[in-house]
Amino acid sequence: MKALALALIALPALADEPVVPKFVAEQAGVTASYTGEWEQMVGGGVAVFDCDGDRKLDMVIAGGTSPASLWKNDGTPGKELHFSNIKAGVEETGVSGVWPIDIDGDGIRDLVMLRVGEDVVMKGLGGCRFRRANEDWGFQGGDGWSTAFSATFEPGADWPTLAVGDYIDRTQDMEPWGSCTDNHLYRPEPGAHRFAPPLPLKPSYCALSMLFTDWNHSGRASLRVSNDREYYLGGQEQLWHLDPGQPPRLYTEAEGWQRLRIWGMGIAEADLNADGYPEFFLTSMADSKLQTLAAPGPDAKPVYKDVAFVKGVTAHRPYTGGDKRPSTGWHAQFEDVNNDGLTDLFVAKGNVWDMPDFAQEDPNNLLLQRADGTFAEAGDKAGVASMLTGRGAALADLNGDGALDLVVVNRNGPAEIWRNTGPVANWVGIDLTEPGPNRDAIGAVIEVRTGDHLQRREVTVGGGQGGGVLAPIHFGLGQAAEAEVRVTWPGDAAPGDWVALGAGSVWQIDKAAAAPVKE
Ligand SMILES: [Ca+2]
Ligand SMILES: [Ca+2]
Ligand SMILES: [Ca+2]
Ligand SMILES: [Ca+2]
Repeated sequence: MKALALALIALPALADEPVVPKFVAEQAGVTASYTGEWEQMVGGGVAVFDCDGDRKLDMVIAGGTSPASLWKNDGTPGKELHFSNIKAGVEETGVSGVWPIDIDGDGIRDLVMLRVGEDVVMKGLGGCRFRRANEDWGFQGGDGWSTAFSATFEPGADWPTLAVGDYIDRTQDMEPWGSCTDNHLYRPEPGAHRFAPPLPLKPSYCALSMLFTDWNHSGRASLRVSNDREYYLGGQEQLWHLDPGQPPRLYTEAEGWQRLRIWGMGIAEADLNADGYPEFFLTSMADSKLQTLAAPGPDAKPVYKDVAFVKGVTAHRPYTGGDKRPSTGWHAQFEDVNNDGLTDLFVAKGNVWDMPDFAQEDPNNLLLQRADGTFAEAGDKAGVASMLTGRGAALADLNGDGALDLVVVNRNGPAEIWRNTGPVANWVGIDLTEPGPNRDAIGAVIEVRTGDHLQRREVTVGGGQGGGVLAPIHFGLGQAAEAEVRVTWPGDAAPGDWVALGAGSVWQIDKAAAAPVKE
C-alpha cells in the first residue's frame, strides 16, 4: 500500500474524476468514405504515418469500393487540422485495411494494403509516393477477403514477418457457416530481402484482428488472433508460438490456453500496470473483454482473467442516444488523451449491417482511466460520440501540439476527424530508430518514469481494425516537467540506461547515437 500511496503523491494533478479534453470536429479537407455492401461489411480503417519526412502525420484511408486515398498533412503545427488529397499510387479499390511499416529498411515507410481480392504491398518512394512491390518482394497476395494484419521482426531476421488474416470464403454460399479461409504467415526468404511463399495458419477461424506481441515478457513475440464466432464452426480465439526456424504452432490447453469464443473484432494492448505483462482489450458484439494474466511472472502460462467489468470497460451498450440494444465494437486503441499519465481507451462503434438485435445508434467510446485503474465513459462529454457506423480509427497527434487527435473511418459515411483542444497536461513523444533492417524498432519496449509512476509501451504493428499508427509513441506526464526514459531494444536482454527528457517535445532516440535528439 505504501508504494501505491507514493505513486498517487507523484501525480498531484489527479483528481477523483479524469479531466475530459474537448474534441472539436474538423472536416480538415478530408472527403473519404469506406463504401460497399456485403464484402465491405467488415474492414475500413486508416494508416497514420509520415510519408514525406516533414514530421507531420499523413493518412491513407481504405475505401472499400471507393479507391483508397492519401491525405497529406499540410496544416500548421499547433493549429487547426488540414489535409490535401494527392495522387500517391495507392488508389486501389477493394481495400479493406492499410498499415504502415518499413518493409525494406530504407527508412521510408511502406504500406500493406489488405483487399477483398489480392493483397498488395506498396514500396514507399518518398514524397508520399508509392509503387506496387508484390513481384519485387515475392509477396503472393492471394485472392481472399483479407481483414487482419500484424508484423514483427523475428530474432536475427533482416526482413519482417507479416501475418495476414482472412475472413469468409466469398465464393461459397453463406449456408452453412464455417467457410473461413486460411490466414497466412509471410516469413523472410533467408538472405534474399524478399518474402518466402506464405505458410497457411491452420486452423483459421475468420480473423478480424491480429497482433504480434510479447505477452510473456520473453523477448520474443507471439501472434494473437481474434476471430468472429459468427462464421466459424468449432473455432475460438488463438495464440500462436513463433519460434525461430520452426513452423508456427498453436498454444494448447495443456500449455494453459483457455477456449474463448467471441465476435472478435479488434485487439488493443496496454501494459496497464507496467509489470511487463500486457493486458489485452478485445472488442466484440455486446460486452468487450479486458484480459489480464492470471499469474504474471517468468514462465507465465497464457491463462487470462477478464477484468472488463471491474475496470468499467465492457462498453456493451450505448451510453447515450437512447438505443438500448447491445453495441458492436471495432477499432480499439489505448492512448493517454488527457496526458495525466494514465492510459485511456477509445473504441469505434457501429452496427455490422442492419442487424436488428444490435444498436443502430451506437456511439463511440472514450474511456478515461481514473487513478484507481477503473475507467469513466467520456465520449459524449469529449464530443466524439458519433452515431455514424464506425470501423477503423486512429488516435495520433495530427498537429503536433501534444494532444492526441482522432480520426474515425465510417462505413458508408464520411471519415470524421476531431482536434483535441485540451485541456491536457505535459507530455513527451518518443521516436525510436535503430540501424539495420528494423528501422522503427518494432518490438522495442519504452519505459517512462515520473516520480514513482512508471509507464511501459511495447512498439507493435497490427491489431486494431483495418489500420494502424506508426508514429512517435506518446506519453502523458501529468504535471512533470521531465521524464526519465529507457528503451529495451529488440533482441536485447536488458534495458538501456535511464535518460532525462524534457516535456513538450518529440525526442528521437537512435540506438546508434550517443544521446536523444529533440525533433
Ligand atoms: Ca508528412
Ligand atoms: Ca521502405
Ligand atoms: Ca489519461
Ligand atoms: Ca493534436
